[in-house]
Amino acid sequence: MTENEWHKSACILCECNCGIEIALDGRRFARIRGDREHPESQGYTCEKALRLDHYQNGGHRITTPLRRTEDGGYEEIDWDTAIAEIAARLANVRDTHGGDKIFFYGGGGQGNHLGGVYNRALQSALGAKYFSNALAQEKTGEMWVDGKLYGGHTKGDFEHAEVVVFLGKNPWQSHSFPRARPTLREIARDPARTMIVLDPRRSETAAMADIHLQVLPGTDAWCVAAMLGVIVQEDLVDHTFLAEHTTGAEPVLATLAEVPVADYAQRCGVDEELLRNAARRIATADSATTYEDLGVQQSPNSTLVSYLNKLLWITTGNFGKPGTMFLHSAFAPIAGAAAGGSGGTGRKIRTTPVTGARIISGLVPCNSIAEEILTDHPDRFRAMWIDSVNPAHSLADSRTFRRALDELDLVVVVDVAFTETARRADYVLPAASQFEKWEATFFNAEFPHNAFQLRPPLLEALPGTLPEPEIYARLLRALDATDQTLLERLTEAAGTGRTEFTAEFFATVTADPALLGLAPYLLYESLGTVLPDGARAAAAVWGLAQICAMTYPDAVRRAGHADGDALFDTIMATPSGVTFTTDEWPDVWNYVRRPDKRFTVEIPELLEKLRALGDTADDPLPVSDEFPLVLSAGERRSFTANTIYRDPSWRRRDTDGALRISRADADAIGLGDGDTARVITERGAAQAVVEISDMMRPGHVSLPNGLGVDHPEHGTVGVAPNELTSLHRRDPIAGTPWHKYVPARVEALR
Ligand SMILES: Nc1nc2c(c(=O)[nH]1)N[C@H]1C(S)=C(S)[C@@H](COP(=O)(O)OP(=O)(O)OC[C@H]3O[C@@H](n4cnc5c(=O)[nH]c(N)nc54)[C@H](O)[C@@H]3O)O[C@H]1N2
Ligand SMILES: Nc1nc2c(c(=O)[nH]1)N[C@H]1C(S)=C(S)[C@@H](COP(=O)(O)OP(=O)(O)OC[C@H]3O[C@@H](n4cnc5c(=O)[nH]c(N)nc54)[C@H](O)[C@@H]3O)O[C@H]1N2
Ligand code: SF4
Ligand SMILES: [Mo]
Repeated sequence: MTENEWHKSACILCECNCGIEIALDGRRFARIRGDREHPESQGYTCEKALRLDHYQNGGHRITTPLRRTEDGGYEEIDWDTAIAEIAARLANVRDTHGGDKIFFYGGGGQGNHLGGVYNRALQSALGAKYFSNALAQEKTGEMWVDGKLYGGHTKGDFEHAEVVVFLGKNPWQSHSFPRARPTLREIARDPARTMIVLDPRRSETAAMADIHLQVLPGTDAWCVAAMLGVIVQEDLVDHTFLAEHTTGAEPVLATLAEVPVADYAQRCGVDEELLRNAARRIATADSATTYEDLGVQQSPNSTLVSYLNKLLWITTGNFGKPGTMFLHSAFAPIAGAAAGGSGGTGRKIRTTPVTGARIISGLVPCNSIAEEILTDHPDRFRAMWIDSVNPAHSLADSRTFRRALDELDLVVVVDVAFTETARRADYVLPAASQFEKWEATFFNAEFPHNAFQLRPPLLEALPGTLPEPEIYARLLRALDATDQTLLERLTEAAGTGRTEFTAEFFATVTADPALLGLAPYLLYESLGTVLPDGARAAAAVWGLAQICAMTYPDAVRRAGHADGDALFDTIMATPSGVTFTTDEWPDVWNYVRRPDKRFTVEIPELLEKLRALGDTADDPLPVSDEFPLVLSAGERRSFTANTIYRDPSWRRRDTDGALRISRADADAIGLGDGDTARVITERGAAQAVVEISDMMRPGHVSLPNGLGVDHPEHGTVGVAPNELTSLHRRDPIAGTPWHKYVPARVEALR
């Protein structure tokens, strides 16, 4: 690889995964720019991508497997020893307690999902049943509602919408749809288009909005219910859409007809006329889209709000045409089960073994994990496999989670860094970085053109590290996961040709469907060995391309790929990313997972909760004298990126991750800008630098996400938000935490 050459890759910091090009100086990232050929981002990046050298060369990398010693320290061991010991200990847990007692968490972050495919093969070999990732502390409530309504994931065509609504979402900083900032600017500039934002904070997005519904924290359910009340009571409903495309609309409309709009506007602290105007604007627009995110998904009534959000665009017929909402294809599932969740489709609802918490889309609720360990129940989890995540930092109530990790018989962490979680593991395995291996993400959620990118490495793996697919293959070999002659037969076929391999592979898994769970590993060991440029890990992508072409044959062909093989070859040859499905808007109905292709809009459990909003006693949580403020623990800012950057010097501003507070609250407490304050919650306390901010409404304070991680040179900077959060404050249906609704007190430090 020569200098001054641009290498195609992707940003790994949020689910947009913007295409980028990197120029190297040795192993350093000398320059980074957006890749104009990337099908979604088209050359766009935000400021965060330009600092990726702090990820690649940020001084946090580990380069040898580590084993915990008796005294709680760590010693370096070689890979062969690590693999042999870990395989033996996993097998021991399986043979003593059952494979289902080995709990898997993670398998990919914002940029790295390819290793997770191989992680699934290890789960299968061990007979593991329980799995989760960060989606189970944000999106599972929405997934449950999606499953009930239509089965599938929806997103909006923001680029073309006349009206856009953001509920607890600040896309100026958090993005989540392609080219977010240019799109927001265009909407704000165009007098014919309207941006509506629900946020207690005057966020960057709220400041650009035409209508800012500055709700009281945690009261979105009343706000959105009132908006729906207006739509129904002023008869702004799209009756034709409901009649043609839904079942069960009557009880929904009847419930909404009863909503006391004025009362609910008061409950959420929003001017009634403004709220009515917002509702009318949505209902009368030619096209409208909505986006809900953490501000509502990590707050009281989150699953109910997801339902109400969806009713906003369903009752107004904003689906399936340009500028509205859509369902879409998927290159691979990102949750536990196939996308679409376990609701409504007749599939059996599973629960967790100890506490009986609801498992949604195959994911154990994050707030239940510690409870499934800290018990003497015979079915408790005994071991935990953790890859590409930092749960000792990212799950609610870190203190309790650390205690849970200490109770397990075996904890293995796969990471590029010695994280807060790695510090409690029995073994830590050093992964190659996302620029040192073949990588991909499955955050592919666009319509009518959906794209997938397989990124080649631009650097050799740092000596001592391994890509995850190789780590999983070595473990599966040590576990004797499959018969050698079978692998030899497949490898021989792969050497002969793709047609021979395809025939042999499908014959093998058809003859023994139990092998399907091991498919990624089988592919890695056979097809992988004949792929060019060391692209062994791309073998699983071949399998995914086959499934994709079988699932969406017409859309894949319209995108120009004759079959799964052709799709795979194009993916391998196109490092900027490939459009894998192309649809026309009417095709969107193909993605409704119902035989009659209608939405099932009645969800009795949630309609009951909607009616119960009238009970004052059901207030989310009245603030108390002890904790008079609501803390939003984990705000996305210009210089936050989960815990992917550990080197604090990556931040150009807000180095300490300030506590944002209104002038009124700061004055009352006696705090000035730059002072140090103490933030106290029922679970913990922390010190933070104060930023008096016009963004905050009185009574509401916020801390950023991703801070408070340790770095070998710079130590720990900022507050780790989950030292302040509790496990029990969570949604009753999905178990998702109320990170944005933490009762708190702030004191001046003198
Ligand atoms: N810069 C940056 N971008 C990121 C990330 C990052 O770490 N940094 N992380 C990525 C990830 S993993 C995710 S999930 C997304 C999340 O993206 P967002 O959900 O947009 O991020 P947040 O800032 O956590 O929350 C959004 C807004 O919710 C508001 N909010 C707080 N309480 C309430 C409430 O009670 N009601 C309402 N309506 N709003 C409320 C906050 O004021 C905030 O403006 O961002 C992604 N993008
Ligand atoms: N209080 C509070 N808590 C929150 C949130 C909040 O708003 N408030 N937000 C929640 C949300 S939405 C999310 S998504 C989670 C995010 O939290 P997590 O799901 O824990 O994920 P990350 O912080 O992104 O951690 C990514 C890890 O992957 C490692 N890594 C990077 N590259 C590689 C690689 O190539 N291979 C391997 N094996 N590892 C790698 C990094 O070093 C890091 O340890 O946090 C959640 N927690
Ligand atoms: S952080 Fe997100 S929006 Fe910014 S460049 Fe990276 S992927 Fe794109
Ligand atoms: Mo997230």
